Amino acid sequence: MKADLILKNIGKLVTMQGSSSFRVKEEMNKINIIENAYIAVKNGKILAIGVGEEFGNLCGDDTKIHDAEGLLVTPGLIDSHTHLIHGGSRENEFSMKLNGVPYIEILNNGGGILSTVKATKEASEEELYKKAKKSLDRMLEFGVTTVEEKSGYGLELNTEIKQLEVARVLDKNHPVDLVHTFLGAHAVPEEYKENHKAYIDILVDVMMPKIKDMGLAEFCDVFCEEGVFTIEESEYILQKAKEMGYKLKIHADEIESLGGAELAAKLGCVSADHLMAASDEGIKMMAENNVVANILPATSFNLNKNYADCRKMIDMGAIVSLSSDYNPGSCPSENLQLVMQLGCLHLKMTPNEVLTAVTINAAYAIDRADKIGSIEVGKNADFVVFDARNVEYLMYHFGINHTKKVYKNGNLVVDNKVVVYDK
Ligand code: IZC
Ligand code: ZN
Repeated sequence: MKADLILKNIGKLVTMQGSSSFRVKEEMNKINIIENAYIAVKNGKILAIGVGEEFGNLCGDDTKIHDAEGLLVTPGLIDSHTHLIHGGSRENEFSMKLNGVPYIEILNNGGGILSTVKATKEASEEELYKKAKKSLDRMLEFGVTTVEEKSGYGLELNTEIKQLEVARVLDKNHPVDLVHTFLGAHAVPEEYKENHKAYIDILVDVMMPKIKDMGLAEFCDVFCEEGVFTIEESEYILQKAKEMGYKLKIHADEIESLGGAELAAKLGCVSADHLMAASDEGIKMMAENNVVANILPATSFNLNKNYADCRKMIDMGAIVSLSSDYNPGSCPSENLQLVMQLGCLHLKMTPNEVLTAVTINAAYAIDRADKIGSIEVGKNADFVVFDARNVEYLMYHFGINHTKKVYKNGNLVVDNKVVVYDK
């Protein structure tokens, strides 16, 4: 069989090939590097991987040959936790934050998430689309080829559908693949402040079945936090979601240790995210039940808060992934490379562990480890050429964009740091 594309002269090819669909403990350091490598692509999938110029038998008249110029190539990066689609921005709350007003206090005074709910309701589909597309282009320019995106800025059926519809169309038109999550349990609308149960009934009886019927979301998520949804409420919502056939995620133990990690393990969530205040028992239960610990260090950085104890999580055998949490409140940045650098600098992870956390383990966090997250024959041809010679350099030289080229399903979509796909 002849290849459509060969990327040759790869100085170091990080394949992330390995024994299982996720990596724990010392496996997180084994990223499998091939020096002086090539990748061959056919129909958007990896056809072959090899060394040097031994690809002659894969070359036909139409095979394109690209030169990686001796640089570093990794699997496409995966951002498995974002709030991509929303209206407006919240710089008006920035000085409050700098003056030490807590995130939850801003929310409980009608700002925070609730102010983005208002802006999202007011925005047209076209406005939401344009804004999200700009962010998604930026993510792609940083080397991100798959993104999980959550609703949760409607808190009523029509606006939740509007957000997820925009996401569906964006997924169709944009090279980055989106994975969709329903987060109707993101906050309690003001009018239900004194009657959570009434909102939860609408969520479970009306919104969740409708979204499921429409095929708009694969995952269901809850913001389980002091002052938002309690453990009991979260359990009820997620249990119902599970019965409806959703896969589960949970925003757990971010600020207070409520037992979100334990709940994630009990319900079989695919991931529990944040976990800055998670208990040791909760982490142990997550590790035993293969629940991904999805850590979001750029949020800790931006809120000037503590970081999750990632070293301990890895030592306890948890499946650790890293994501941006891109959202207009606690993390207004699309830069997953900065997240990776924070992983080394603040979470005390090694560069190899960090790369594992944004590739194969992040793929597992969105239930896609069979298709993406490593460069292996048969998987999607998503990979990044970095303007770097080794993985350490990506983490050491912080705050810039190291991407040179990005390939999505075998197509060149970023060249010299800018998107070049057909719009
Ligand atoms: O808009 O503040 N943490 N939800 C939970 C968010 C952050 C998004 C936001
Ligand atoms: Zn979030």
